[in-house]
Amino acid sequence: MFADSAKITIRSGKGGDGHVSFRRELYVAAGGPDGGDGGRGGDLIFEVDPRVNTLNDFRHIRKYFAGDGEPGGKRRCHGADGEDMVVHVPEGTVVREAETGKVIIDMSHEHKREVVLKGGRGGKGNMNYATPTMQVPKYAQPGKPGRELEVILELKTIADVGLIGFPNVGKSTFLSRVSNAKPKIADYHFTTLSPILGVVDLEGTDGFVIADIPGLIEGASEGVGLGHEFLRHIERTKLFIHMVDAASTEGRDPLNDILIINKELENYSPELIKRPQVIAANKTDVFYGTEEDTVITLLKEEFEPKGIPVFPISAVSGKGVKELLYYVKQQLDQLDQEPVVFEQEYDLEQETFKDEPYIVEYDEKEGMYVVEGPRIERMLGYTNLDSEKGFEFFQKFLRTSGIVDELEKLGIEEGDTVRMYGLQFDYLR
Ligand SMILES: Nc1nc2c(ncn2[C@@H]2O[C@H](COP(=O)(O)OP(=O)(O)O)[C@@H](O)[C@H]2O)c(=O)[nH]1
Ligand SMILES: [Mg+2]
Repeated sequence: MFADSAKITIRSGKGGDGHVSFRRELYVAAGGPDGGDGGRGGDLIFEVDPRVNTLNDFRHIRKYFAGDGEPGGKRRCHGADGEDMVVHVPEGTVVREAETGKVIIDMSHEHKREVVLKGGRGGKGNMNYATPTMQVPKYAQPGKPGRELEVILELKTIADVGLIGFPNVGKSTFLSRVSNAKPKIADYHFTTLSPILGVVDLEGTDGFVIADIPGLIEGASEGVGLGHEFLRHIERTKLFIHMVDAASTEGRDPLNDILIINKELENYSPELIKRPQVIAANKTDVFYGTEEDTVITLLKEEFEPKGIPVFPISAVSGKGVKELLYYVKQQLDQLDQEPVVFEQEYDLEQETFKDEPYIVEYDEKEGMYVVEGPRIERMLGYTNLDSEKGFEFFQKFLRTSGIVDELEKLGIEEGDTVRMYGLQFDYLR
């Protein structure tokens, strides 16, 4: 069975630690500090790859880790950067945080290559800490940790039209007639959970793409059968061709069938039922006498007042098919051309620092205030304090996290020194 959802673990690389070392020269008692910086941890990147059509591989390989940065070395030697990890996904893959189910990124349209987890910054070697007051720095900054996250990948196909309806109404027959797709007719065994796509080449137009959504039956939205697996693929389609066996070749009631499928759509997502529909009343070639008039009239009376037109067709003979396709194309052209893109709901930056402990204390030996802990370390790792924005973010963090309040409680005064790992600040109100 092919897969179009998978749970994987992704991780960006840890930054290499800064190095502590001192220049040794003949006849020089103690040379200056010359420990080099650690390398940057590799980024975890998602990239759309047109050669990848399913999420199959992610069922087998579940861990995607970028490389760690190498530590710095003696003689100002810079550690090598960690290798980036590029995760190749099909277009239309939605990446969610596994625990909350919130969307991190939708790899479609303009999102072709995205850094999802940034690698940790390399720590600064002690060569950076030679200041007039601290001539022989024994301190080097640790590399910043990478980030690990469990994510769920979901493929949501990109197509203009979703072809829906009960099994055996003629969807595959229709798709093979109107498009380049070669679906299996009358085959109940799904070999793929991705819908079959067909490009409709309609004379005088730029055509459109139809996705066959098989497996819809009563209860599909609650997981009966495999219909639920396919329902997610219609979320990006803009219009539905709702096909029905108008001739009741299997003894089903066409009107009732349409209502059942619509109920399933609504149960799955109330948004779906608001999308435009067109009814394709199929298999009209097997009608005889006035049967056709009766059934088609019944369907029209029921649905056309609701703005849902009914097209009598035969997927086998081709009768009525052109009219249906031109109508669909015209509707698509009038619809909002904005693609359906899933918005980001999970803010990696915000979620990173939540709930991580830190300490704020006065260190007698060092004669300064010290703020430390994984939360602080991570924050410093992700923030570029050399940039104005980064520095603003950092200051805001100190305030909103309550660190400033705690320092004041400890009696900090203007001009006192605060150390956070390798960084020292003068406290200014
Ligand atoms: N008489 C007639 N049979 C059809 C028509 N369209 C499909 N069928 C038959 O209905 C059965 C199911 O068709 P299929 O395309 O596999 O339906 P799907 O399950 O909706 O994809 C097959 O035996 C088809 O040959 C049609 O327009 N007229
Ligand atoms: Mg089929």
